[in-house]
Amino acid sequence: MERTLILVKPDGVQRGLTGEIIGRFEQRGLKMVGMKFMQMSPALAEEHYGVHKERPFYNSLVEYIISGPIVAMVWEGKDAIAAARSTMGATNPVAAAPGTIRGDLGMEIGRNLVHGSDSPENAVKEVNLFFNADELVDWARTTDSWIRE
Ligand code: D4T
Repeated sequence: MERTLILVKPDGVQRGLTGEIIGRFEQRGLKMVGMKFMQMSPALAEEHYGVHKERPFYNSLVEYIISGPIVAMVWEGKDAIAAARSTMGATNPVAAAPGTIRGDLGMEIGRNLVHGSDSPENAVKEVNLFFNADELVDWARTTDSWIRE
């Protein structure tokens, strides 16, 4: 089982797309194990996006992610990271396939609505950055056998 950190970014919250975005992951068959509504501090944003520190878009990326509330979530499932990223679509919404969150709802890379961990190592790091262990729920979903063989 993998876990992945998903964020509904400030544009998703401001545009009233939180429910729509959560629904995409839920309908896909991923299982939610944690969720919180919060506003990221500059320190948290700098830690989360530290890997991009030298990139030209770093400052605007940090400004954007702290500009309003977000919804942070942990979703669980076999291959959860890849499944979540294919549900999100390509980083640039203009290039994202129709049917994906970004391809259906977005127009610009700097307003791409959603974040998802990109590797098992980063997923563990990011989940621990946003959640304490006691904020994650282990639960059995009665529909699991209808989603997985
Ligand atoms: P996140 O991390 O938000 O899930 O996005 P991705 O994993 O799909 O993409 P990324 O790490 O390459 O980029 C992180 C973040 O930076 C923004 N960005 C990226 C930007 O504003 N301009 C750019 O040119 C790039 C490459 C979008 C996502």
